[in-house]
Amino acid sequence: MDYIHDTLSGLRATSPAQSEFYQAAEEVLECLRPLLQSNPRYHEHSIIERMVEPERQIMFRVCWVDDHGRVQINKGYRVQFNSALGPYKGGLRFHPSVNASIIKFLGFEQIFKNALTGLPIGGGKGGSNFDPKGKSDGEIMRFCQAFMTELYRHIGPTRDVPAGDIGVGAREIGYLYGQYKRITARYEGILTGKSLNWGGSLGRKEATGYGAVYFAQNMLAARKEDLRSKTCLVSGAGNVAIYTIEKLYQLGAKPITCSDSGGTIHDPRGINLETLKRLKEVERAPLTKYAEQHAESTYIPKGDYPDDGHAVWRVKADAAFPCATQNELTLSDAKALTHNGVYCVSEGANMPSTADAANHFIASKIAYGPGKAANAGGVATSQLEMAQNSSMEQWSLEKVDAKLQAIMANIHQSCATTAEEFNEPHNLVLGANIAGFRKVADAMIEQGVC
Ligand code: NDP
Ligand code: 2IT
Repeated sequence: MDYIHDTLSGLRATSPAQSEFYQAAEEVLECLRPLLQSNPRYHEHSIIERMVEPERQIMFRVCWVDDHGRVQINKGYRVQFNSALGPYKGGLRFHPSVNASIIKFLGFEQIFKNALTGLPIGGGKGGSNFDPKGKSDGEIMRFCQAFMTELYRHIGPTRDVPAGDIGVGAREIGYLYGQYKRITARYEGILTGKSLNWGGSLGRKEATGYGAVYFAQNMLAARKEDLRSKTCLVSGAGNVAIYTIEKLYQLGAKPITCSDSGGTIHDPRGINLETLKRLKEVERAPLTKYAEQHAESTYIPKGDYPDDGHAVWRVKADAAFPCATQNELTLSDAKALTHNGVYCVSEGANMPSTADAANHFIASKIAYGPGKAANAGGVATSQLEMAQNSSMEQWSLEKVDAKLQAIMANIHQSCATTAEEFNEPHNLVLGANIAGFRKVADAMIEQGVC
């Protein structure tokens, strides 16, 4: 039996029924084999057993009153995974699918992602199985207030700083912040993704999507290519997808798809960004409305493909940007993509490719940027928001964007050079996992047994 195998078996035994978490842990640990062989001190210090066990997991009841006066109950979570490099940092997800496995996989990924940014932030994640869909503004506010009424005691500007994720955007961050302030009487940077006129950073809203495109630019530049005139597939229609599409247009590419939980839009002339923003950021409407307003587009409802396939990945293109959710791109999708000529995949979402889909991209030697590297621009800009809050400054958009571009270039560089160091040039999954792990593991050893 070996160290990695034993650790993964131990994980399954002590944390049962957490498939997404095992998937994330297995990917990282399997990539570490060559590093652990050449550096026995990680084993000597039991680093990987420590790394897969969160420092702290908080689960709580969230009770709130709906518009009919009925008491509703949801589960709340905050997993404070690793603080070796800084205060816990990571988003909150509100979605009915949220459970302990999903929050742990997201928190685990966040450790290495945050390390790759080179900034002083540890890894954490939280959320609730609350479904914001169809809720009134008053219900959203009362839920957020109830959620923060428990969460406030666990967070702080140098302790744990949550942000948004699926189902949590500027509106929810506002209600969460207001309740923290009401309870504690403190006006401080305990959340990022805040509105611009009360402590938010210019460029944070755009950062994850822009960053995923900058990462693709870096991968392509290493192959003497660029995004100009490239046809691109984007999944999702939320924060990350919208600003991925915006940056693709700015760089001369043509994004022709987007999707939501109901289905996919294929617009061969290019997605109309103005319509998409209005539908999703203002009206909170389904994508069926897009098709009604753009006769040249096609709407393909979900579930049209066998073996879990997704319509968005069946369109011919040059590059793909999965920006919706975990495991939204299966092996059959991955094969369809490479068969149809896609040679660049940059993940805006967290773990959007299943393990076998990711392995297919690696084996195909296409430019493949895994989420923990490619979508790190969001959390990196969150840390820039923290820096602005603590110095009571507000930086210009140009300054924030220049820093974001430099951070994404550095992340690419560190993944690529680490991949080369371990004799797998172009395997950015291996590069990202080893580069992120090494930073956190070395800090843990230096800080002693804790
Ligand atoms: P949003 O809530 O703004 O948008 C999510 C989008 O994905 C929506 O279009 C939603 O459709 C779709 N979606 C969500 N769940 C499912 C599902 N189970 N099946 C099909 N479609 C689904 O979230 P974000 O854009 O912020 O997040 C998207 C991804 O990016 C997530 O993986 C998140 O973890 C990751 N990410 C986000 C960052 C950020 O800064 N926001 C930073 C780094 C990564 P519908 O509205 O119909 O549910
Ligand atoms: O997955 C992620 O990196 C996020 N949802 C953003 C986290 C953050 O703290 O900005």
